[in-house]
Amino acid sequence: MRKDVNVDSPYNLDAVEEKKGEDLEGKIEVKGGKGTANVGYFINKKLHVWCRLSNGMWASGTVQSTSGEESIVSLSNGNVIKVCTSQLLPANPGILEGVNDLIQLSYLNEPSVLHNLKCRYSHDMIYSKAGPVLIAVNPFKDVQIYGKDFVTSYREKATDSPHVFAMADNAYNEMMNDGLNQSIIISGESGAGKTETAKFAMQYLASLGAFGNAKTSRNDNSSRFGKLIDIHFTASGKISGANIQTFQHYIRFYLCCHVLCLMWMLFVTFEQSRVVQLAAGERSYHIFYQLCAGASPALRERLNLKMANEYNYLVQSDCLVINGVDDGQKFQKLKEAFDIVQICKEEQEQVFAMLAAVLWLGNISFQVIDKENHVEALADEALTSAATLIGCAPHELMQAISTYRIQVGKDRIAKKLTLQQAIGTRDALAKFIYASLFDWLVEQINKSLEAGKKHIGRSISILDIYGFESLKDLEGIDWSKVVFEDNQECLDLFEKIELELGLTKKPLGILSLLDEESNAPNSTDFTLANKLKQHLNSNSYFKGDRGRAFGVLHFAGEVHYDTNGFLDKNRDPLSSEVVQLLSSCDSQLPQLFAKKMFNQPLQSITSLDTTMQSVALQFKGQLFKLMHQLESTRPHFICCIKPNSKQLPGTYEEDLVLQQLRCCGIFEVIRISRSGYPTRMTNQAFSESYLILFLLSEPIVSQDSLSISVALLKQFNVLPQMYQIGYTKLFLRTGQISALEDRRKQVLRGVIELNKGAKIVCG
Ligand code: AD9
Ligand code: MG
Repeated sequence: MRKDVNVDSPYNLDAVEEKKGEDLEGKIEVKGGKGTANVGYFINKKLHVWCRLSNGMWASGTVQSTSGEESIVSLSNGNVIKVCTSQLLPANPGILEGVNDLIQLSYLNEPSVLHNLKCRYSHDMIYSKAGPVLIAVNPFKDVQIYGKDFVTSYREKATDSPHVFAMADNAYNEMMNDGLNQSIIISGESGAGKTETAKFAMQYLASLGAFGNAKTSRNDNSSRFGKLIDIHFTASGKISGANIQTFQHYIRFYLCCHVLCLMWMLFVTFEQSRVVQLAAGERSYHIFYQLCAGASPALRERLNLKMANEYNYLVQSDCLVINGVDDGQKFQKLKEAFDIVQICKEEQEQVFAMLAAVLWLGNISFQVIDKENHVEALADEALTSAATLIGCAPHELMQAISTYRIQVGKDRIAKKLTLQQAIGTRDALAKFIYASLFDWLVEQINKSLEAGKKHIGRSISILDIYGFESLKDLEGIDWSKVVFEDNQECLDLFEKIELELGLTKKPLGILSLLDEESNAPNSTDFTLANKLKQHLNSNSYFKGDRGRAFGVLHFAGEVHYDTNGFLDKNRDPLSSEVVQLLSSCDSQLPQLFAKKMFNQPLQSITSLDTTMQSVALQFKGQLFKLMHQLESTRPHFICCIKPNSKQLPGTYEEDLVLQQLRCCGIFEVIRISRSGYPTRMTNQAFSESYLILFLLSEPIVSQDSLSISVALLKQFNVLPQMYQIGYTKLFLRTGQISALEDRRKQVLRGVIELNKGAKIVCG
């Protein structure tokens, strides 16, 4: 009797037939075994095996003989070797060489998977499937599989070979058919090809929608930040816009012709440091040069604006103009773009004032005022102009960039800054103004666009996760594990918020401890390391036994962090003095920027009431937001693999690939896909859908859906290992429904033919 059956778990059901044990590794047993391949069988049939050599590599061969625990294997290269039988794994038959989807392999051991990918890779077939996951092996060369002809083939479903286009197409179709938001989550280590893959996905989606020739992405070789790109679609499936968010800074905008021109071209890539620091031959944001070149005499007067070569921030790289580009003319275009996105003249003036303020800040210099090398800003034209443009008194600005306050007990005490610290504070203010201005602009543009046309909320998000190598920065929490397994304990290590009796207790994780230590007087990298050890040693993912360093067991292996410079980086960029100053300014924009900084929602869960949001805290907010955002979408996964560390084409290092496959959880994914019953439907729904299959055969007498379902499955020879049936629900393996669907279509065609025949008879 089936009494306590949990219908939601296929494994708890009384199986219709004894569950066939699938031995995915296909271990070769010395004495033969039940259901698994044994050596005798492999010898008799001269079947291929994988044999691990002393150098750790796998070689294929056939078993000649076996005695005791040892086997003699004849390798494909002609050598004959003696190996421990336990080191042998069955190889797949030749017919399965290079299959599209790894779940088709009969034996799913590591050498078989590695071999299959290698075989495909050597034929430039860089994409493979592992059940629902797409694997992309970086070719490190141009492969001719992204042209218009390929787009068309995937669009028309003329091919089913794995491809990022196929995945994008699938996401698009699911969005259109089911009305659900989709996401494409791309993971892999640094240089594995995530950004390239994201670009191809966008290229494909762009080919379906509106913005035909607009550039959808920039070419950045190494992504400093993870990116989430949302592409929005109208009800008819045309692209209506896109958002881009980076985890470092929230950048959100819709792409349309003018906005593209405004954001993409003028602000180029968004890296704050570019405002204050330039490499040789590199320009800062074009907007600065355009303002200097194109502002009208009246505007110049109001902003006390000079030419670009008079500003320190712009002259440092010795690259003020671009050949063939007229900055003055571009400035007029920018103003037109502002008009189009309904940024009014007064607001435009404020934007320009902020930009001029940034430039003047860069010209502020400092003089040493005591023996300890403390400094004070010079009261010159730069200070006065910057202060006026921001909307404060020069002495207030001077104070804000020459001192900082630390917490001593309950008091906050002002301390003078050294030259280096003062320059850092001044630059941080400039970067903050620029970044806030950018965010504000994006917000205005989004508002104006959203007012014009409401998008229906359907979207495909493409998440380009940054590489594991960037784990060296603290911010680099890896995401892949979040996706594939439960790593709550590891995440807790970064941020654990304990709730007790409904009250939020102080968070206890690396990020919060870092924040706490950043605000403590006399803290050093050593005191930080000690604090981390003191609080986190009980977490099994934390390894804190190495002086100033500590280790975190990420899924990719243990990553070592040196706390050297952690505090400084975290304190960066802004002191609360500076934000206080902005909040008390006369001008509207600085006030707004400061207010936003104070009003970050995350502050409510920390004790930092008036302290600035640190880098760590910002990141934490972005992390939660991102997770929340992706939760509501149907995910599609792409796992990018770097086949060699030298970035060479045609080179496939097995160990490196294997390590990445393990990290991405590919083996688990294949196992789950093969062993699971991904299709689930109620017996009622199943019997209603397929009752028609009986039309052309014997009629069925039973009325209850369970019996109808069982009869249907038997009648149409669905193999017992392909399904599990419970009282109310039916669980089917991959592919079964499409086979039944084919049968249904056949039957329907038959019915139509019959009907035609009937009509002819009647007529
Ligand atoms: V990082 O974590 O942002 O440092 P990614 O994004 O994983 O990294 P990226 O996409 O930048 O790597 O790829 C690295 C290089 O591999 C590219 O510059 C290309 O030269 C090369 N690549 C990657 N994918 C392809 C491809 N499908 N076809 C050709 C490719 N070349
Ligand atoms: Mg990248």
